[in-house]
Amino acid sequence: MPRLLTIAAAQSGPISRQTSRAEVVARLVEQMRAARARGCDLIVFTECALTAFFSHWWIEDEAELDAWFERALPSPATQPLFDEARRLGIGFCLGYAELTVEAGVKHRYNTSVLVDTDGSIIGKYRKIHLPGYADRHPHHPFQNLEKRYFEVGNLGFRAWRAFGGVVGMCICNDRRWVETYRVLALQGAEVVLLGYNTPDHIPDQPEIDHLCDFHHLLSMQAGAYQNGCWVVGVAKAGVEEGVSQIGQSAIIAPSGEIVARSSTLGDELVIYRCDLDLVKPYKERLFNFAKHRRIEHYQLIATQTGATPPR
Ligand code: CDV
Repeated sequence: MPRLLTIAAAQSGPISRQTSRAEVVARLVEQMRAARARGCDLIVFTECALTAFFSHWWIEDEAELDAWFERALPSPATQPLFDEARRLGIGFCLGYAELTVEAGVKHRYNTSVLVDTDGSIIGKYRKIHLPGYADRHPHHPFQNLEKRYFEVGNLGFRAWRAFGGVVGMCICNDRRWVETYRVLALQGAEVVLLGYNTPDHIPDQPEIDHLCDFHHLLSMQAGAYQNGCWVVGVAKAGVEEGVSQIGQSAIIAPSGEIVARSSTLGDELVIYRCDLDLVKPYKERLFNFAKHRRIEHYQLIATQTGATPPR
C-alpha cells in the first residue's frame, strides 16, 4: 500500500509591522482549516511565520527586540493553532523567533517546530546557517541582521519518525547548503520541511538578483534528487515593510521535479498528495548511501593525485 501524505505549503503574504500575533494566528488557522478541508494531513508555515521579518530593520532597544520573540510554545497567542490542529486532526510545522533563558542567560534562535495531529510537539530545529551580518549597513535599503538577532542553532539537523515517514526540518538559508539535506538524509529523512524569507534583491550581491528564483528552486530540487527526499519550501512573499520577497513556494518530489508551486505573492495553499514510497528508487538504488557512497576515498584520491587544498 502506498504511503500517502497530503501536504499543504501555506505561503504567507506580507505581514505589517503593526499586525498583532492574534491577527496572524487567525490567518494561519484559516489556512489550516482550508488545508484540512482539502484533505491535508500536514500544513507547513513559513520562517518566522508569526510576525513581520524584523531582521530587515535595525533594533537597539532590548525590550523592543524581545517583543518579536516567543518565550514559550504554545503561548496564549499561539494556543489557537495547537487547539485547531488537535480539533481537525492535522499536523503542522511552524517557524518562529524563539527566546529562551538558560542559567539566567538570554538566547535567541530562528526556530521551527513539528507538531503532531494531537497538538503535541514532535521536534524542534534551530536555524544553523544565518545569513547577513551583525552590524548596521546604513547604505542598504534594508538590513539583513540575522547574525545580530539570532544565535547559530544548537540542535543539529534532526529527522523524526512522524506522519508515516521520516521528517526533517531546516530553515531558509539552510536550503542552499548541500550538507543540510545530506545530514538529514543520512538519518533517513524522506520529507524536508522549510520556510523562507527571501528578498528578490540582495544589496550585497545585486549582480545575481535576476537569479533569485532560479537559485531558490535549484537548491531545493538538487537537495531532493541527490538525497531521495520530498522537499516542501514555503515563502513569506510579497512586499513587506518595503522589502520585496520572492514567492515560488514549491513541493518537490524525490525525482527533483517540482510537482506543485505557488502562483501569487499572497496567502496561498500549495497542496500535493505525496507518495513517500517514491523515495525508494533513489534511497534503495541510485543513491543508496551504504552501497555506493565512498566517503573514505574522497580525501584519499585528492592526496594520491597530489592535489593541495587552496590557501
Ligand atoms: N531568511 C534567509 O535566510 N534569507 C536568505 C537571504 C537573505 C539570502 C536566503 O537564503 O534566502
